[in-house]
Amino acid sequence: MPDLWRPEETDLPTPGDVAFYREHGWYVTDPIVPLDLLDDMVRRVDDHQRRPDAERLRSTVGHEDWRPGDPPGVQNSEFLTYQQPAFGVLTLAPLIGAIAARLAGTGSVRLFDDQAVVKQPDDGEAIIGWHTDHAYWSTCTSTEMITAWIPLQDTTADSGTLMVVDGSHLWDTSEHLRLFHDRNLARLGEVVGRDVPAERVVRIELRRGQVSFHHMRLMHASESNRSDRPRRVLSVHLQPEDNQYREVLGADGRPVRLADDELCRRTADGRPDYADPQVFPVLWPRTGQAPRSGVRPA
Ligand SMILES: O=C(O)CCC(=O)C(=O)O
Repeated sequence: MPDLWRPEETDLPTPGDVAFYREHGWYVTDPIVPLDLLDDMVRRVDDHQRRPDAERLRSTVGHEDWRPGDPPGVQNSEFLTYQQPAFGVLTLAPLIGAIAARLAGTGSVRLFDDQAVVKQPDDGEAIIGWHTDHAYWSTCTSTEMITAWIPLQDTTADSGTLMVVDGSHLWDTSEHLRLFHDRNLARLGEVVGRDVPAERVVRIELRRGQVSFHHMRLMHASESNRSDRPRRVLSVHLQPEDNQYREVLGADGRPVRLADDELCRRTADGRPDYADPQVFPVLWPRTGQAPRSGVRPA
């Protein structure tokens, strides 16, 4: 098992792996996360989702932050490491960053946002609709953002694992697919305006410790959890070194604003600074010691 905090060249994707990612838009590692760390993350996610209101981040833009008593459905907790730096022992691990950097073809990778996504067993409402991450990140100049998807247990088709449209990151429709909250997964062909053969839809089944990576333009969704155990995932969204804020107008004619924009400092010309290390810590290359029980964004 590689050391998450001291990656070696041999732990990184080969040129063949990078070519696979370029063609398909996703990539799966061997087991790289120690099982005891995953167990620790399970406890932390459950505690985080049940923390008192007084400890919750407030943003006027709005972000998802599931709390007990919410209606059935996906339990989504955004800005995880920003609020609970102890998650950084996994979410900010240099090996995760180094793999992402290799796949995205960039020298350096930093956090953009991260979230815990939990689906309770037999909750038929816990479905994530077809979307691309790009559709939610229109203020980013980069077209090579990448997500590390880290399940805390085995994930199978039955437990509602990540489902992707293979190669769809190369389709020109992917930029506008914003149906994260649409539970009708059968609408895919209709919304993208083309036939999507069933064999293009891949359910990425992972063993504990494995991590999958997906391209910001890859269409993805996930079904409900029909297994008998919760499905918990940490989804870590990463930006390449050259990513910056750009102003984009929404359908209402006003500038699109993300919660990220509200949290971070400003550049000299007044734009949200997507390199603010307090909000967007660098995963790779990283200098310094491995944390013992957690890290603060440096
Ligand atoms: O956990 C899931 O099923 C999907 C999460 C997601 O949309 C993402 O990681 O980009």
